Amino acid sequence: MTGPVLVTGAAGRIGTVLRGGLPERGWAVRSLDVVAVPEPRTGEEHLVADVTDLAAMTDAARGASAVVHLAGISGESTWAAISHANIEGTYCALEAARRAGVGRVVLASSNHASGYTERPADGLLREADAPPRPDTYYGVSKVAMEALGSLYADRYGLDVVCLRIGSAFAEPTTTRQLSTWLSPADTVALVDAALRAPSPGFRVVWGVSDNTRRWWDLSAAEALGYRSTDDAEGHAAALVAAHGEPDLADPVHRRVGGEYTTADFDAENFTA
Ligand code: 15L
Repeated sequence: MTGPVLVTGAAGRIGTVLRGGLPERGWAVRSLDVVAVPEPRTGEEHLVADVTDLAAMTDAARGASAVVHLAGISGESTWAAISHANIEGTYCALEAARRAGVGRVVLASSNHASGYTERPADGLLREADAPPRPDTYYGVSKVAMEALGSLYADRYGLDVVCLRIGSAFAEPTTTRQLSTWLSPADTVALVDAALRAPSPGFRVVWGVSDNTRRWWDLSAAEALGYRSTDDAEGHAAALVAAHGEPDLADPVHRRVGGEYTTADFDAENFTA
């Protein structure tokens, strides 16, 4: 590996986890965000730029060994905001990598790209059985992210790994997250695997911890080299005591996207 990994959205929740964890796995980090990253770490490079500024992004990508693209809006919002930050931003991240000669891009996709997909009657849900089925404008932006990644892999030969992240939080706080949690340590492990896998080409993989209650298949992520070391089940007793045992007939537990598939996320709640 030569050159730092350019991490966009570095001041955000996942960016902060990666800024701590990637250097421990031997990666130099070049952090980019629209705001200055708090508490800069020794040896880390810092850039303040907007991910939708293609010229600035291309400059930022020069000399990097890979781009990890996290920047954007991390939940539902208006179409104007989502399409600009998330779709234009992903285009700029990929195009900047291409222009700067960076061969690998890891994209922070989301389970919401296939949010309306239902829990299988038995067994685990493979990515191949979860085609684009967005649950929100946010989910549409993640479908577009995966489509742009596919284009740049096929047309320009970039290695592009799309991580369909579940719930990347410090700890699970809902009963749905007993299935969908991606722990901080596993977030680092998954991105590290996506950066190291030899010539992955284009991949789409679920990003969850090895949760006892998970129903998303991890074999595609494990084929990249990912090994989870966490399980949300240690939080189950407290969460079930507070919220009750999950009703698997409830859309929140029956569909990949959980609460994003409910009426709370209808468009009229997200008008400009
Ligand atoms: C996501 O993609 C969001 O970024 C995060 O805030 C959570 O809502 C997560 O999905 C989830 O599904 O729990």
